[in-house]
Amino acid sequence: MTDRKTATDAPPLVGIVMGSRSDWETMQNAAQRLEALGVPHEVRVVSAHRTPDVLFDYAASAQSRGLRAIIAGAGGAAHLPGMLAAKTAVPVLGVPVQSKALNGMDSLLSIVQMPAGIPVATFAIGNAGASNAALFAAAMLAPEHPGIGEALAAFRQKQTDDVSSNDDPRQ
Ligand code: RP5
Repeated sequence: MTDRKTATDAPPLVGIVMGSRSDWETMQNAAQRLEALGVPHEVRVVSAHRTPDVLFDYAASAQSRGLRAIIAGAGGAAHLPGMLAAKTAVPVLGVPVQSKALNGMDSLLSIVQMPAGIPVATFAIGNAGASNAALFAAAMLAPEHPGIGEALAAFRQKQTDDVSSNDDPRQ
């Protein structure tokens, strides 16, 4: 598989996958966050339903290709994160994409309700979940990648400073 859309020229440490191109509007929040933190990553559309063989290949090669986390977003009957987790030991961070029919509740329950034995770390529905999955992946990588840890600490400090310096909601 070729590497695409990495934050740097380094091999990707995080894979961002999604069930459809239509999920990109949500999942770009994860990519933007990883990019800002300098986390090498790749982005792919991998559908559990439409390209199941690609899903299996992606999961089978994830660890040997150096991925340390997979952020998987899907909507509706969102089997992608769970199926990836079933086929790789690389930690899977699931992002429920907000569906039109049920506002993402279907996606959330499909991802979060894994039977005991195959965990998927599940995040909030939509943009917040995608962004937080990226921050979580960065936190996982930080102990072995000090530069990522420093970028994450700086992001959190700026977030704190932004609230503290603008704490009167009337202004
Ligand atoms: C899921 O079906 C995808 O993750 C997406 O959220 C949803 C709808 O896909 P499209 O019909 O827009 O391709 O597999």
